[in-house]
Amino acid sequence: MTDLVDIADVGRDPRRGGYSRHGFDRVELELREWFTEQARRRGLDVRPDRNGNLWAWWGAPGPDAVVTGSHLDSVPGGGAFDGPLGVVSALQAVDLLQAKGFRPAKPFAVVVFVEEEGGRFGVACLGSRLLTGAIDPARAAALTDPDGVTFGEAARAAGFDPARMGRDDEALATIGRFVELHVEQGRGLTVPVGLAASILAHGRWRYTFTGEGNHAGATLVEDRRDPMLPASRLVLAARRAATGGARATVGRLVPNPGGTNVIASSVDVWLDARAEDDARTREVVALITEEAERAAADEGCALRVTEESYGDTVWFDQALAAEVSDVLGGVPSLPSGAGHDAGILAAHVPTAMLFVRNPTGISHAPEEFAEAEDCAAGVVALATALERLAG
Ligand code: HGY
Ligand code: MN
Ligand code: MN
Repeated sequence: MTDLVDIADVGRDPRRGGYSRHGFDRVELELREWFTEQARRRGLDVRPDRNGNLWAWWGAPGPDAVVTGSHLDSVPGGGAFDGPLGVVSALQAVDLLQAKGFRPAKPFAVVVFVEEEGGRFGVACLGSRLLTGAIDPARAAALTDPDGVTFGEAARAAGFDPARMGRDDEALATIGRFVELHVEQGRGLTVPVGLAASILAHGRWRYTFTGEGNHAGATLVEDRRDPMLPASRLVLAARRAATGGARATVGRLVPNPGGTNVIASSVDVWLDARAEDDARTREVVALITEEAERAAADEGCALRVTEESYGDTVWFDQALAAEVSDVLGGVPSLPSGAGHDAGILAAHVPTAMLFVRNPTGISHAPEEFAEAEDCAAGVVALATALERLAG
C-alpha cells in the first residue's frame, strides 16, 4: 500500500473528486517518472516501446518472457485502485521474489500500458491495441481529446513518434505469458483473490444529433428542432434495451454550444454497450439505434452514428488459469464486466487475470476501495504465480 500512497496526491481531480490521469497528460507523465524510478530502484531496466507503453525488464529482454502489469491512467474522476493496483502489486511482487533470493529463469517484465481507459482520446486500451495492431495507428494518431489535441501530438510531446506506432511483432514475440492483477470492479468476489474467466463483449458508439441552434426564449416550441430531445430518448432507450444481463450506459452527453438559454445546435452522446456475446451486444445497440433514428426524425434532427471501438467476448487461457489457480491452492473464477489490456493481449498470448476483492463493488468512482489485507493477499498471489511461471 505504501507505493499506492506514494502517488495518492498525483492527479487528484478537485472538481470531480477522485483522480483524472489520462494518456500522455502532465499527470500521467509524472506517474511514468514515478514508475521508472520505482523500477530502477529494483534493478529493472525500463524500456518504452514505440507505442508509448513502458516495459521494466528484470534481466535481459528475451522470448517466452513472463510479463505482468496494468495501467496508471484513470477514467475522469476515477478511483485509486483501477490500474495502479496492478502496477504497484507487480512491483511489490518483485520485492517479495527478490527478498527470497528468487531469480527468474525466463525473461521477466513489468509493463504499464498507455491510455487503457480511453479517458482522454476516447478509445479504451489504446496502448495495448496499438501494440497488437487492433487499431490502425493513423486512426489512433488522429484521435482528439476534448481540447482538440490529437493523440499523435500528445505522443510526440511525450517523446514518441506517431509515425512509428503500430503492431509491434518484436515486442509481442517476447511475451510468453501475461498475468494482470486488477481490483475487481463488481461484487463477484467474496474471498481476497480470484481469477478472471472472461470479459464481456463491449463497444463504444458516438451518436451526433444535429438540429437548429436557437434562442431559448424567442423560439416557439413548434418552431424548434432541438437535438436534446432525441438525445434524451436515446438515454432512456439504452436502459430499456439493457435486459438479460446486457449493459448499456450513457455517461457522456455533450450539447453544443451548451448555454443555459440556448437551444443546442447539436448534441453528442456516447453509448457504452456490453453483453455476454457479440450477437447480443449488436442486438442491444441496434434496438437503441432504431429508437435514436425515430427520435431524431420526430424532432426534425439529423443523426450520425459512429462505432468508436469494439471488442468481442474474451475467454482467458484455461490452461494458464488452471496453472495459476493450482499454485494458489484453488481460487474462484469469475466473469469480468470490465475490459482490460489483458483482454486485448489474450488474442495473442496466453493471458490470465488475478482479481483482488472490492468490498463495495464500486469502481470508476472516487469511492473505489480495496482492503489493505486483500491487496497484500493479491501481491502474495501474484508473486506466487510469477514464481511458478518464471521459475
Ligand atoms: O471500460 C472498461 O471496462 C475498462 O475499465 N476500461
Ligand atoms: Mn477501468
Ligand atoms: Mn483497469
